[in-house]
Amino acid sequence: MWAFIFANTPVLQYSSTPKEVATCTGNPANGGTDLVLGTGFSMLHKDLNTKDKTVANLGAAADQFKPQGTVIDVHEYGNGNINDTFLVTLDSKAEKHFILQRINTQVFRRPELVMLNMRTFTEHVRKRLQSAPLSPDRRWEVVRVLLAQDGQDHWLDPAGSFWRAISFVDGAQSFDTIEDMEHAREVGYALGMFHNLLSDLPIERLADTLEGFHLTPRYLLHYDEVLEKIHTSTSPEVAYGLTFVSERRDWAHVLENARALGRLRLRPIHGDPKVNNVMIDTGTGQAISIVDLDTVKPGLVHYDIGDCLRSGCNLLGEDSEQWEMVRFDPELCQAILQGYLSLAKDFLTDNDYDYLYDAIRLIAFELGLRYFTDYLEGNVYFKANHPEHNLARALIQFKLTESIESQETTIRAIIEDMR
Ligand code: GN1
Ligand code: MG
Repeated sequence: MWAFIFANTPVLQYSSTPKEVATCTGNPANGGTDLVLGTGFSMLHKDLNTKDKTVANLGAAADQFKPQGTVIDVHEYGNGNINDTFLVTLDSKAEKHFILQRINTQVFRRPELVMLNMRTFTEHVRKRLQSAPLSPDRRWEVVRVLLAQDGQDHWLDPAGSFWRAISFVDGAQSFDTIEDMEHAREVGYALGMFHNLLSDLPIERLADTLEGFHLTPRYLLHYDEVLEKIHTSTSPEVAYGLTFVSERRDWAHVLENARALGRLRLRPIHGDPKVNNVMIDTGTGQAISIVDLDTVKPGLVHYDIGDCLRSGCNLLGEDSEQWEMVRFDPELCQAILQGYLSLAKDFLTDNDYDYLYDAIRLIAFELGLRYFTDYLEGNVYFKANHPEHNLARALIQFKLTESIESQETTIRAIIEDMR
């Protein structure tokens, strides 16, 4: 039996300070692990999102996947918006940490397909890297899925939660926002590497694990349904959001129309290549991995490019309190695209370039729309720390979209220069 699938990852944000959630103390009497809840643990998300954050089976889950040694600590980790992520520490020298995750099965309805895609992805990439190794001055890592005691790539706890574990990328960190121009190029490079490594994987090999993901017209349909159902008091912020969306709804079909016309075609995509999913080697400053592979599936590379740029070119970040100050930085855009195109130039077509500006604008708008809808619907999809959290996040993405729109000529010129 194989110990690991040479596979993937999830929602790791190594830059954030882990909040203490639970400390595990091994209990040899029952062969398991006792959990002592730490002070940082809160049921906030449950209240807001109807997401059950009870960690009753956390210790048992960690024990399921530990490659060796004893589990000595489990902390909530990173700031993913969908799954619950934990860093597990072992009293073992060989592999001191791994990442444990409880998949949100309200979002990922068929988590076994998510795991299957990860396996397809990692097997393909491993073969590619074997047959065409990278230059010796670059390293590229693909995280491994750790198997549960029964040899499966996941474990269902007695309450029915879906757990899985991923190897920890040592000697690397990620950042929520771009640090400097070199970092920007490396973030672009990571996405270019990802697309490049998958450019010869037929999309039929990947399942559609999240139907409608990044289909802006579908998000608009859902938004309309929510608006019909709810009665919201129209605060100035909500009024701004409503107008913002209605002024852009016709254009929001731009990428899907291009796809329907055959101008753009589906390829394997990452789905969530935001800045903090790119792992940076702490020694060299180079990108060495892109994590969070849950949304690897067929899509338009434009979703990824737009997502990477809306994340990378917003220096105030996705959770800024100064939403009115949010701005899209064209110099960072240039650096990210340079890094990306250093590996992706060969497979982008003229049509692909033609839609890059729209992709950048659209994915910022789309994320704003998704947050805004979720706020109106009562925070049912994205985790939220307070009832207005998703509204605040939406306003940030809308401001970013406005900033992109006001710099259209500059951004288009940057893209033209790189063709
Ligand atoms: C969600 O959970 P996380 O942070 O990896 C979301 C992405 C958004 C992102 C915004 C499956 O990703 O689409 O861009 O939040 N993932 C899903 O931070 O909806
Ligand atoms: Mg993600």
